[in-house]
Amino acid sequence: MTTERPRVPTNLITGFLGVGKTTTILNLLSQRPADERWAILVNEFGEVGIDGAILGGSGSEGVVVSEIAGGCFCCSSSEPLDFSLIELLHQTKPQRVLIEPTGLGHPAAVLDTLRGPWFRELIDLRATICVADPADFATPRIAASPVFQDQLHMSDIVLVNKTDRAPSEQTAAFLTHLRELFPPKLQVICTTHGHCDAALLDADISALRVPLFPNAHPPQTASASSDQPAPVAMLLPGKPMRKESPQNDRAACGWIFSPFDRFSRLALMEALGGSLEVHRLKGVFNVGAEWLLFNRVGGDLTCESIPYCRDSRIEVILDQPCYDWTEFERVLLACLK
Ligand SMILES: Nc1nc2c(ncn2[C@@H]2O[C@H](COP(=O)(O)OP(=O)(O)O)[C@@H](O)[C@H]2O)c(=O)[nH]1
Ligand SMILES: [Mg+2]
Repeated sequence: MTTERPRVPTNLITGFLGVGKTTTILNLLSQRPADERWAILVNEFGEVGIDGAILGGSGSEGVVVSEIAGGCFCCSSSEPLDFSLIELLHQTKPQRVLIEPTGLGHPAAVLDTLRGPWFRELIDLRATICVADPADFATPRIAASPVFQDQLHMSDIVLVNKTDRAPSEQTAAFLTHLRELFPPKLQVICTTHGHCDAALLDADISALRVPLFPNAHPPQTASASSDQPAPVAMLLPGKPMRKESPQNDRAACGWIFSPFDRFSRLALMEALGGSLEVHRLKGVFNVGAEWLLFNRVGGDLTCESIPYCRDSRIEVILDQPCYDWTEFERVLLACLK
């Protein structure tokens, strides 16, 4: 007699850069039933993973975080997603899986993979939730981008997040747009800081959602992801590893520092909030007494304490195609104590 394993409920949490996907997942994790083990698969745009540190920092036994850095898994071949998810399912035997693709990830390829034959017996694909910021919809360049449009279009539920920041007319205009989408959304919820009821994960999904722009996200050409990174323990203090991950229209770069490097909090506040026009910046830093998470979306920089302690690391994405990162690296090094 064979004992069949139940298919694992799985949700995709999509959304553009910096909209609050990781914040939403943290909020969902706080509602996890105590007797369940949840696995999170997070895909980072750049070479240096930060979300794994944020999500896994609490070290909770019932939460397993697996991170794929180095480009979107939607535009490399879908093999890394297949491989990582199968490994995660086998090794951790979770009761639920949440997947956070990169903010620049096109959801069609990911959903195709998850709906494909490999996963039919393994996962039970449930509601796709798109976290969205009304301010992005109000930015014509972002609103017109195929990735942004298909993230909304292919989701079952939209969490309109950051409503504390958006003027009410901006939120209202976005809600009007969302109401006009076809097939209609199961739910559109206005929220802040990703607050939502975890019951959303199990919402009944039936509408067939196909992409508007199936070929929107061409394969990456040059990616450093094939390079084997140096072991972090070998990094010398003051000599970080730099990993650039150029994309078609956005320069991106990440740094990993020696675990022994310690930074000045004040210097970091100044350096990371500086004049460089950043689209998205995330970093975790050892400041001696504690570890700090820095988050910047556009001009807004926040800093909070985080229960993570491995190595300091940062990832920066710009809205311009090329950038010479030497000066930014010098600024980072000047923050060392
Ligand atoms: N003001 C405000 N900030 C938020 C809200 N949700 C998330 N954030 C902040 O936005 C930044 C990016 O959030 P994160 O969850 O990392 O976004 P992700 O890149 O989509 O995963 C972080 O500094 C969050 O604390 C919100 O509703 N309001
Ligand atoms: Mg994130």
